[in-house]
Amino acid sequence: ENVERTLIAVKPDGVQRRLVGQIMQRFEQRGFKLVGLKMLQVSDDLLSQHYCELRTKPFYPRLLHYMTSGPVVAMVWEGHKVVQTSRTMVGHTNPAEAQAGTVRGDFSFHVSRNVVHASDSLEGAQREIQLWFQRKELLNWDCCDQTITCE
Ligand code: DAT
Ligand code: MG
Repeated sequence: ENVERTLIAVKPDGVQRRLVGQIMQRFEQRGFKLVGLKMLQVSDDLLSQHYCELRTKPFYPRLLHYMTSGPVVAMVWEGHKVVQTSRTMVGHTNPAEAQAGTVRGDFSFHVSRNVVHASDSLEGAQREIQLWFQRKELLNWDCCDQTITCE
């Protein structure tokens, strides 16, 4: 019950600063399950759909420029309450207000370069995963621990 999926994306600054491994490690060590992963140059079209709620904001043009300034690493993580838990792990939108121990609180200091994206609700996660990933790019797998057979 409550097994959810969420979209996490390491933004161009995170990729350029070689933070992908450290960010993925946090989700793995928390125990979440990676079910989708790809590196991509995001298109304006994808971004305008992804950030459709922000299109009237003054910072929107700069946000699009930042998000298309280099490749992004997109991932889908699965687990119990992963949407809310990953928001907590990622920290406040504005890194200046993000707590130490969060990704943004540990790796960034300004809202214009906040390293990572995380879906903010179950509905948002479902919408974003559909937008970023094809169905066949999401893989179901079982843990080897559960499939060991003793002869
Ligand atoms: P979040 O990424 O925490 O879900 P959001 O959805 O409100 O935050 O905004 C999306 C991104 O837009 C955010 O990660 C960074 C940018 N952004 C938000 N508010 C901003 C602001 N006041 N100035 C500059 N960029 C901002
Ligand atoms: Mg958001």
